[in-house]
Amino acid sequence: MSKTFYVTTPIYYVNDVPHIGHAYTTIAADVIARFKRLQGNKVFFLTGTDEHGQKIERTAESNGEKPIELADRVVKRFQNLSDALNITNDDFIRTTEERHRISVEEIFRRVEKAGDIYLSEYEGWYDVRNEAFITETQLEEIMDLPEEKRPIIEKVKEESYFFRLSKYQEPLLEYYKDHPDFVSPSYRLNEVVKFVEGGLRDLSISRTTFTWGIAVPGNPKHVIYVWFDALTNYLTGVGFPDNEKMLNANWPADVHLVGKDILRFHAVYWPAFLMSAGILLPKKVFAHGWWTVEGEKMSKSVGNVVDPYQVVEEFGADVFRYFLMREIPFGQDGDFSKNSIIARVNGELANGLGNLVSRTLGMIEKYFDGKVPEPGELKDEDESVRTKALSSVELVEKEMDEMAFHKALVSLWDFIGDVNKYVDESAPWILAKEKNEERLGTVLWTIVQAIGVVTILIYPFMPESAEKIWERLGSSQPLNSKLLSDAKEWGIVKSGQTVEKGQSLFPRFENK
Ligand code: ME8
Repeated sequence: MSKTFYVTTPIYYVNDVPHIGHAYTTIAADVIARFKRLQGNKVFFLTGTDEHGQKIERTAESNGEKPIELADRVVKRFQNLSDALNITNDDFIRTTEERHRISVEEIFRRVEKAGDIYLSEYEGWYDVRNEAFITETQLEEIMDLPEEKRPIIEKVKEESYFFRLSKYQEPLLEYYKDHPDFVSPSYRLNEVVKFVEGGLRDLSISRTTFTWGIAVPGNPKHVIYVWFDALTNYLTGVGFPDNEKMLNANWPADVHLVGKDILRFHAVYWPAFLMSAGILLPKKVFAHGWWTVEGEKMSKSVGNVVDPYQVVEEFGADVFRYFLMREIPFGQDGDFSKNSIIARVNGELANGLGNLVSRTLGMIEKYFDGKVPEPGELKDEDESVRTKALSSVELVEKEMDEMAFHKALVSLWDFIGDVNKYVDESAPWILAKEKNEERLGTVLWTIVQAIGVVTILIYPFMPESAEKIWERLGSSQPLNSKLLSDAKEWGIVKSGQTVEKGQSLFPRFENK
């Protein structure tokens, strides 16, 4: 069986409800998954929730509920969000599932068998919010921060199993050297290399002072460290350890999408665990940037955490998806604000795309009774639209391969701009007045082909709007049966199809 393109999101903690940061990673993964499918690939797309650990145990305790009750309640919010955002994940993994326990125990045993686990005592600091052990260097950095910015850390002293991370310092550095694409963007790889070069100490991978987690095989006094548990989800989701067929069809993952906050866990610890267990490493870890909201860091205490459900309610899932992918280069930080969304809706969606579609279909209704006309002889300016369409498809493909979503959208909107210009210059309304029916038919046919190409290309970003446009174009075949290769064929919208102008695709918003 040919290998799928396997893409993952982080699994989200259930101590808190989803916010736009979670929506962002999941939408980006969905855009990749949909685009890969459009290119004709089989795709496996995994997301889920991280339900164990001290933080969840404490949150549940303070709510007066059991950790599993908390998880069962909050997981629904994450699962429903997938529907609200039109996410096409193939599976949703919860770390409290039986299949995951089996998988984590197996990895633990393999790492142990490799001689990389030993029992000792951990004495040091622990950051419960980030579920992270704090090294000496990190402790110094924390102490340099102003008090209000310091994470809450606690002194821990307990018996613990350790993973021989130090043994993997050189193998990791070698791996980064041989696989410069392992971490993207490249400036993030530099940070990772620097961190590893700074020296790796063995990593505590079990705790004894709480119980909410997976027990260490053979020593149930110990709970496996939540990151060891969580990272393994990427294997559990594709059938590890028993479903070899599924595993071979999907592993290694093509890309783990993560926020920059958790890059170290994915680019240092995870590959070290896998090397130890004798399992192939994922091909890439992509660390994206961080969103602020109206210029401020999102935080519960500031009270500015944005609820993705509310954004969907106000603007619709497609506008939300488009904005997140268009606003900032994937990898960099950015700011989320209503005015920026509105500016993009009004300028790019309503004026650019919406206007092109509605005036074109309106003219076909008016001049050709709603039937896509036959083209006559093509002139240079018509051929030039076709050439631009083809080069846009190729450009978007290249930019999507680099996960430069914003660039892909800029290229697409450049093309939309070119087509709008072609409409203005060809002035079909004048051709209609002059009763030049053949030329009028050729121009409208050309524009409608361009709209067909745009529809296929925006499908991964704005699935609902693409479906709507496709329907209005009157094709008898569903949009999801189309591939990118079809977009390269000029003539995807057939003469004789009945189009419908319909209501405005992207209503304008007033600035707030
Ligand atoms: O870290 N901007 O879960 P988590 C952009 N369970 N993205 C953001 C964001 C923001 N302001 N805030 C959060 C965990 N994210 C672990 C992961 S994986 C094996 C275990 C996104 O619920 C971003 O993807 O804290 C970040 O990495 C993730 O949410 C953290 O989610």
